[in-house]
Amino acid sequence: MWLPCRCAAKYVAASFSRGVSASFLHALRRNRSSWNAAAFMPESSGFEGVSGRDALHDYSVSHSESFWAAVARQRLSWIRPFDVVQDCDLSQGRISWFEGGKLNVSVNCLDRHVHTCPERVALIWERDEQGSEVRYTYKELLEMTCRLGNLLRRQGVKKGDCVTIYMPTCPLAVASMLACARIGAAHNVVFAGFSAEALAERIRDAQSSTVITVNQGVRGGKITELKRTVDAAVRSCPSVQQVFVAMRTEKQVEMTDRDFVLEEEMLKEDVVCEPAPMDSEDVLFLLYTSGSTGKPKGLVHTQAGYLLYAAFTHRYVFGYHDGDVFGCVADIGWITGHSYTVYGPLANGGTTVLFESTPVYPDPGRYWEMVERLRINQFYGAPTAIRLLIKYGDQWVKKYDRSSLTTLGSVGEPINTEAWEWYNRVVGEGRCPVVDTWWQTETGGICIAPKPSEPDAEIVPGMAMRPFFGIKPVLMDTEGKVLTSNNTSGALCMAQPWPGMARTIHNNHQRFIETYFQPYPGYFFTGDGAYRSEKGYYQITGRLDDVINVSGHRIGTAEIEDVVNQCPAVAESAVIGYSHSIKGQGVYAFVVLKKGVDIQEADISKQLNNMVSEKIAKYACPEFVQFAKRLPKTRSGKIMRRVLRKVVECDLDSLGDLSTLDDPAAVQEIIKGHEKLLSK
Ligand code: 6R9
Repeated sequence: MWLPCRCAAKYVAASFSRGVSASFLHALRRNRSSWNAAAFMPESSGFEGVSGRDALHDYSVSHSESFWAAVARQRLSWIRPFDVVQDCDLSQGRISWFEGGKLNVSVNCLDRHVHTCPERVALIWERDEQGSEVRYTYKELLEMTCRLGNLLRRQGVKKGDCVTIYMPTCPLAVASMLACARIGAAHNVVFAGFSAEALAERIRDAQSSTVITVNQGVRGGKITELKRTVDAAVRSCPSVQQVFVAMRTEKQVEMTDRDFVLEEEMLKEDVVCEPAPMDSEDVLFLLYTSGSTGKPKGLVHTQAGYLLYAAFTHRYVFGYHDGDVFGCVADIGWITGHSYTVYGPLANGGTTVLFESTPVYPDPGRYWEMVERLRINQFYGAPTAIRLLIKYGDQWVKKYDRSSLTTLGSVGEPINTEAWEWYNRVVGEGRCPVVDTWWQTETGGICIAPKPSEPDAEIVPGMAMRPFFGIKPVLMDTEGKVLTSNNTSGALCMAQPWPGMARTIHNNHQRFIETYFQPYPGYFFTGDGAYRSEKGYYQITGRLDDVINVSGHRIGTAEIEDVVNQCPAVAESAVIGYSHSIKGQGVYAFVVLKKGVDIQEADISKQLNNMVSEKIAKYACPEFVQFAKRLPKTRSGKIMRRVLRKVVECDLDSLGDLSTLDDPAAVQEIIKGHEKLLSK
């Protein structure tokens, strides 16, 4: 059985506090009673007059440069120190941190821990098959990464190239990400649930010449033919020259001249791979996410700032300490998997769980059986899974020993009070703080969360509450004025840059500026609305644009409409998100058929589902398709989605201003059609 490597834990802690040790000890002596800022965060001993969490937060925003400079020096290993802490101008959408500095992200995540504690476990691969977990030490993960790095180099992948990774959450996927970082290539991880077309679109936009995948995926006891999906995708991707295929199962799959078996090729390579010295602002990865209009955006994150922010938030929001086992169950295809399964925990020398399965496989006790077996300390999951598990009853949780748990995290969408209470009371036995963490692909890491806080500070159910260090949220009214009072709601913006934020949209800096910096000049606009309570705590109220969130998966309604409109029978459509008891939001499509179409509505619904599943992913399929003769439109021809949303929410008393509506009868038809659909 694996035991946490406490010996080295001390060693790492000692090396982290090098350089501040004298002042650190002094501060410890000076401030023995109450909350000790220096013990909490060694860097803070250098911050004049700071005691207490709130003072530390104030300092982090009022002296942002000295705060981040101290943290970056302390927590990252640099090949060359940086010259400039930041050079940002939000009004121009220009963001740059730690210029002049050189480092290698894989060295920060691997080599420095191998030097101190090679046998510490880096990854616990919780395979789909329950009870068959596999552990990888830091030494093993470094060797795997080096072999992969050498292989990519031998095959011509260069600094500045972008490798697409289409794999389930598994050690070779992590090693692939780190191998890219080692040789200076960017990675583009595509969620392995995406269809061939969605994958192809992302490969093309990233201009990848190399794809890494697996022969088959295994999830919830089901096999998915991932290699076959890649084959279908690369047919329309002329840039792809080579595909590496890892063997997750025994099954042989069709291979062409362009395909290589990953494990076989890795065996030919050396276990030492020279890391490329990277500039702080070189690209680390692209990650595609949905916006309200147009195609998915390839958000770009760079080296130093991203890694620092992922590591720092991981350490402080979850109270992660050496020797802990961190269990983030998000897929690596999402930003949560990047920041809190891979980069944050590994930069901190942590042990991180790679969860390949589902919350209900082989039964609804899966998470908690895993917590017991792996002795997980921090568990980080999504509200949609919590809501699903509530339905199966408390016995599935109580069957297992959860005494190892210290912190429970939630991410991806608002967590309703019932789910929060259950998570806290049943899963955490009332012992573990529940941290509702708000952030986005764009923010790189957690921006608002109840922790860190003073030890006895309150946590309000269903609220993200407190801005993280260096984060300065503001709420805007509809005129673009900053709302200064409490007990108020507005558009959530950030008034200051922070190291983890995205730098651009790949190939489209203009869209980056227009989406995030033009709506409120001088501020970063999140697209979310928020409420600030009497006490100054933040609660996220949801998206302000046409982006919906299905089981924590972000998708633009425009993307789904795009696919629906491709159906030859469809004249036009409007897709709306509606509140769904488990998924958070479900997809509801209004569809107008072309004149003279003589196909059964049920058949068209089926066809639309197949199309969405084929072109995007299963989760984006409409739960309801309502056929209508026409859609409510303004006189200028814009579909009034606001009205459709109210109809779907059965909130007919607040349809709002209908004065711009072209033909009021259209709304009545829609209401009738909706009632009919519900009564079916
Ligand atoms: C990390 C992640 C981002 C959007 C975001 C917001 C919603 C995420 C939330 C939350 C309420 C929370 N969101 N966390 N809403 N409370 N704790 O999910 O990134 O996939 O980019 O989605 O998700 O609407 O804007 P991403």
